[in-house]
Amino acid sequence: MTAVQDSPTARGAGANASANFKAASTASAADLADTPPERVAAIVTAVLKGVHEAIKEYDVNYAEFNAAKAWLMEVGEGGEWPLFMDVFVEHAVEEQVASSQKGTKGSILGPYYQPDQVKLGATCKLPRRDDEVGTPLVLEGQVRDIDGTPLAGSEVDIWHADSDGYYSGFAPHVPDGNLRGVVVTDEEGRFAIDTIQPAPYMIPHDGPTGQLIEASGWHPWRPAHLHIQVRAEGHRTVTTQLYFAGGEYLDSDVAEATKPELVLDPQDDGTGVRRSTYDFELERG
Ligand code: MBD
Ligand code: FE
Repeated sequence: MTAVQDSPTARGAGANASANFKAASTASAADLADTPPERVAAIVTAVLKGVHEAIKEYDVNYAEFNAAKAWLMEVGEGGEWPLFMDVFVEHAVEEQVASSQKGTKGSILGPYYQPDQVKLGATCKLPRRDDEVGTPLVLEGQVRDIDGTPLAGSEVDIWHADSDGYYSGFAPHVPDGNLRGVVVTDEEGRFAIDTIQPAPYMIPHDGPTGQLIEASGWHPWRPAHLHIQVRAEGHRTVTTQLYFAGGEYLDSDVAEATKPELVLDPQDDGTGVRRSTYDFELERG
């Protein structure tokens, strides 16, 4: 790892992820004002039943109850609810919603999306530091309707970690907008993005989520991944992630967000650049 002045902290990343989520339109509880009380009660009862059953099954005592209470408070105070929810819960929601959808497989959004990034032409270089470290990687492909029609002018919004596993906006030493951009497809719906190979991502271990992972004896890693959200007018937005064949943690993602359809196998083009093709298919809606 490169030496950094301001070391990234779980608390810092958590504060930014929390602020980000609150600013997003998806975060409003008012949107659910029409949910019938029966549905609220049924879901909350099911969740609590799971908690009550675990207490019985494992003969949970007061020391453990109080530790859990203190831990929950720390998750809130450290701003780690976005991280915890996206690592341990979001994949189940994504799979549930996706079961009725066609087109390119989705995956979880995660806590590190930032809207309104720089717009780039179809063939582009993702913004990066002059001295950005990492193996060159080019991702090219086409955005189409599921009927095969190319979708010109669609947006391939891409963001990923650097070769140390850090995301811009969530690590103080990485400049804003680094390795983020909104790529606009050409008249044939095509794009070619020049970037670098990201590293696997480690859940920060200096916060409560990392402490829980350690106390459980699990590993804190996500395999290396590109986050991509594809938007096209008149089509359902696809939020997904692309992974790398042979990469570490591909079969043991702590966030359980990998799918076999989402694994790239980039090949060296003979100049030290790894290239991969991936096409996106969106359904109308
Ligand atoms: C990530 O980079 C991520 O993609 C998810 C889902 C959770 C934590 C960090
Ligand atoms: Fe990520």
